[in-house]
Amino acid sequence: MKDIKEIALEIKELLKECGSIMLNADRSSIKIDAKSGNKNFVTEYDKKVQIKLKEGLANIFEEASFVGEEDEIHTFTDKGYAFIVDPIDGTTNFIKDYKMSCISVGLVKDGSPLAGVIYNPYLDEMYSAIKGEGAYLNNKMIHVSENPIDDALVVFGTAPYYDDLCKKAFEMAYEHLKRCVDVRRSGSAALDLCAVAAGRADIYFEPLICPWDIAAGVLIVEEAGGKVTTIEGDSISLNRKCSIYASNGVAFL
Ligand code: LIP
Repeated sequence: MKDIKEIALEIKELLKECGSIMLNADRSSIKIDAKSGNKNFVTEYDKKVQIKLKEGLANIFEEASFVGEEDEIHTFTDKGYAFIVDPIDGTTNFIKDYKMSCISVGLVKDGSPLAGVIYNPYLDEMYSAIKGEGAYLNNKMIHVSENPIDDALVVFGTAPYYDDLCKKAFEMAYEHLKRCVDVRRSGSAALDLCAVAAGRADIYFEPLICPWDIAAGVLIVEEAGGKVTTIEGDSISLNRKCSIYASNGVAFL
């Protein structure tokens, strides 16, 4: 097998190319399709980036299978290597040119995170982690904060297409707001996880999230010294939707 450091380096180069696709999008006529559920969108650029990622990742590490958000069918496996990919995390932000979107590539082995790379092209920020080797932002090591809940910035997510969970997410946000410094809702789970890993935020939660949103970010937070579980405190699974609660390991309600 190719050295994991070499694989991560080549993924970074590929994500930079994909970031250019996002930054150079022809915004005069972005084709947008609706997916299942309320306000759940996919653009031609999500699809373009995913196609480029699938081809590029196969050239980088052909032994790994590929699971992409925009696939018609998602086939997860707990055996062997797999790339779990969100071609544009923060699609609604991308549509609005809100400049808070990223590309997320997680590499798992037998269902457990082995490497993660997340690229924010708007800030030219490349987050990465390899299991057991720390977490990095633009090749500089990062670490979670040591802030307690009273000094915490809390970021959270929800999806307009999970009506029942939106209320729960905002109720949880309000409960945190009564204890922490402030709350934020970015629209990108992967960037929320990167914020916790870099110490820019201290807690991130979301009542229901997909594996491709978090496959890279979970490892980046853990390698930065943070803690990631479901909201209920169980282990995160990367082969089905689940809730998520990521923190610096110090701040909690
Ligand atoms: C997004 C997530 C975000 C969630 C949004 C959406 P997408 O992923 O990253 O945390 O709150 O509703 O699901 O769909 O932009 O790739």
